[in-house]
Amino acid sequence: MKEELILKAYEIAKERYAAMGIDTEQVLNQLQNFHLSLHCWQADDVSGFEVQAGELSGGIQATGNYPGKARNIDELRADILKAASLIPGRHRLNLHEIYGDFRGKVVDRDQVEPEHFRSWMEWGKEYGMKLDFNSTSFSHPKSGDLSLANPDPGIRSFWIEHTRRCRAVANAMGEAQGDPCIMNLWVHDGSKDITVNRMKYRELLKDSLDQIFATEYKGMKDCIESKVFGIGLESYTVGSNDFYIGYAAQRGKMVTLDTGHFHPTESVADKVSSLLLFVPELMLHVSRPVRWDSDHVTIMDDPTLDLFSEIVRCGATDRVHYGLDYFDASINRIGAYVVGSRAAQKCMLRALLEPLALLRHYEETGKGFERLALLEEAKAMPWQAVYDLFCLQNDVPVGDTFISEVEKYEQEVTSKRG
Ligand code: RNT
Ligand code: ZN
Repeated sequence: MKEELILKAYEIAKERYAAMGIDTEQVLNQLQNFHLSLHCWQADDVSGFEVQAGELSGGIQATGNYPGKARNIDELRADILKAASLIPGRHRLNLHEIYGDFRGKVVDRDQVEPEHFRSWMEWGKEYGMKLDFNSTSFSHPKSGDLSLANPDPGIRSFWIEHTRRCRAVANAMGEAQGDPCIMNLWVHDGSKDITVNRMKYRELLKDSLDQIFATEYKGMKDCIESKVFGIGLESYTVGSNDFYIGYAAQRGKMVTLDTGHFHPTESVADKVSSLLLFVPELMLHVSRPVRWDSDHVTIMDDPTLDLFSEIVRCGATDRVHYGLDYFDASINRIGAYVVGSRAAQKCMLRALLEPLALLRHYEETGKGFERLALLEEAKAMPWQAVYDLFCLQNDVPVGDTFISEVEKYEQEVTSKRG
């Protein structure tokens, strides 16, 4: 797209927003400080680099077999950098424990050390990507249906040890980058059929968490992620929403809101204000559930727009960490990163461009029609011109021109992978 045209469109947009009391220059600065945490697992369908890697388990599924997935750490790094080059702004990288640099050695989950992530820390420093982290309780012979809530003391202590070590890894990352590493804890624990021991497993999970969190770290922050159910674990989830909200509120932990982890008619956006009154911060896993927690690529849909609007309306942009969590194996994986990341940014941009002061004035003065009308009009404001300028300023392709960049990378790189 011609630069001249982008600038012209932006100037008009700027004036139109100014008339609504919004300073687009300020919004552009805010968007520049909005960092996504790109999930490494979109590049390879949640496979990871363990020498002893098995099948993906834990009730999650990456469906599709689009060719060209990253097969090793070098390919994954190249793919992430390619995707990042097509997403405006600076972003973080979210790693799972199974993506360690194990160098051909079998390193079981209870043996992981910061050393296994040293090359990632160096890589992150080199490319200006701060790291976030996740313990990995799935895809392992000891995963079963229960990990941290397993009544078998051997299995439970194995996963406690794993998760404790992961926190040490996250802390090392945070210290190396001079900014806390956000570590997410999600376990699939649950039951396919009716259980008569709901309390027992939750007591075990609570005790495991207490043991895991006993060590205090300065370089990392913990977040805990609930879920409704996993595939093959439909009847009961130990780490339900109520469980983790209770735990987080009592222990001052951060809650992770995965947009695919709630009942289909539940509004994740509506949870933001309630939670932020009781927990310090939130982590997001922005995803797109289609009928279930299918982890489709994020798009600029109403639930995602609502979620980001709520964060802005709560004045809480600094209390939220913005992770993505989808894994689509049926389309070009790098393209999937770019589409989902840009969609999340557009949702944030539109939230920042909302004429909130005027809307609140209408609400306070009982002007319901005016509030509704302005909300409708705001949808059709030229936010796209602002996003285009943001891309231009960040030297990344504007509009649909990133499609051919992804295709070119496919021709030259990913299509040549076996
Ligand atoms: C699973 C959770 C979890 C995983 C990643 C890979 O339902 O959303 O966050 O998707 O950890
Ligand atoms: Zn998630």
